Amino acid sequence: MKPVEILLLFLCFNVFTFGAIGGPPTCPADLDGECGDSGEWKGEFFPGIPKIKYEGPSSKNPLAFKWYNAEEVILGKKMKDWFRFSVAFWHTFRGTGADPFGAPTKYWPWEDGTNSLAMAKRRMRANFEFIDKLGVDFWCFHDRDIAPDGKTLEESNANLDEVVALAKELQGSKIHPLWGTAQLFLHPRYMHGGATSSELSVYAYAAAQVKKAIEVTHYLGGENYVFWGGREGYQSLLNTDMGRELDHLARFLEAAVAYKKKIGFNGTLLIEPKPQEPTKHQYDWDAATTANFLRKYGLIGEFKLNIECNHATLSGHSCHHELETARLNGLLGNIDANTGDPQIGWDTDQFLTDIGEATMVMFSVVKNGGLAPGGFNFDAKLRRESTDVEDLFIAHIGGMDTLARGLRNVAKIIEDGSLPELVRKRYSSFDTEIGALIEAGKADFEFLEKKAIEWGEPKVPSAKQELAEMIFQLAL
Ligand SMILES: [Mn+2]
Repeated sequence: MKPVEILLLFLCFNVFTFGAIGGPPTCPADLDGECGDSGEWKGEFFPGIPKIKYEGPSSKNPLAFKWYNAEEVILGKKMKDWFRFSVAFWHTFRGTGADPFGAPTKYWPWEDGTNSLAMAKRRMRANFEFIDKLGVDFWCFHDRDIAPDGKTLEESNANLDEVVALAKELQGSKIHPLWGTAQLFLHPRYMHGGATSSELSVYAYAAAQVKKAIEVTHYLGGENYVFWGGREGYQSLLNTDMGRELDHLARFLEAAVAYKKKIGFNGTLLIEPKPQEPTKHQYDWDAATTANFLRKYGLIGEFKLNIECNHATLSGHSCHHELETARLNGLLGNIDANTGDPQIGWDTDQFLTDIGEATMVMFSVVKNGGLAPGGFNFDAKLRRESTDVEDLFIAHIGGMDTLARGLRNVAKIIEDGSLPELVRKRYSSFDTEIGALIEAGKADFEFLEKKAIEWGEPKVPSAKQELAEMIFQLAL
């Protein structure tokens, strides 16, 4: 049995149990629930939740922004344009709370326990009410989150077309995808990977699925398209031809570039690094590894990176390090805004709540001049134990406010000027005639040896790290 079917069985069982004991309202085919005669959901999906407004830092209202004020200009740009916040359909609307040890915990009122096309459409309506009430302009999706898999590729594509047509109608003119992507990791056919599968017919199937996902992303006005190599990696090098798999991955990405151009999709192609999970070693390990891969295969100008903070920490880096590595290589394209837990060793996909981390993240974004056409996608989910519908709003509001505080802190640090000055002073010995020669590549070893003898033992100044940390803390 497919894992997805096991999950659905769990879900059906639990919906039935809840129905029998008068638990959360559901809308199954055999009960009235809140379904109208047409089978469509009646009224609002989030009754009692207003449009979320900015109330300022003194507000105690959990359903209001305290720091994120969309229209306010900070460092020359509106906050909404710095962030370009996006709701991740998979976590917010397909996250069930199931984990490797336990069954789903979330029973959203509009779910009927099926993976039907009718349910997919109802869920899409809930998505756009959520986006409207939260006040963001973007959403992100995998093809198979928004529409059910069919028995054949043609049937899957037809299902996707039907849901995408509804999404296009519900988007209106203001909302569109920050990015779309293809889910090449859940189905058992992808157990050895998609582009790096040892089986040629799987490579072809993955190509067909990505082709379709690029088409629908383009149709919906998406601004980017993401490749996360969910199962592109290996479990053992004993049975793996790593060189051949990497060559195949490059050919796959080349074909994606060619197809994007052929259909006139101008969105940025993004690769999302992650070091491990579910495979022991994922090929897109971190920003530096991915940049090297793109350079080796001549793809560096065609892709940017989608940096996910929790993936950064899994690879042994800080999110700030990954963002700076991407930025310095001209590859910073998008951020999957989440965080991990220092005491848990796996990808927990939590909403970012650490103001210090958010400030470091925003340092890179400000230095990059923003992320557009990328933005901040909340690739983040509620904890398994958070089960109220309003928790979906509270989590996003918390994440948006945390990043807004980060941006405000960066503005304070830039205005104060003492941290940039500390860094400038630290390298000031290079702001000299000889420093300029070195940086221009005009100082050879014989010349430098002469200078070293002339100057004698160098006087090495303090790095002033604690002072830098003190200045940083004062801005938080
Ligand atoms: Mn992600």
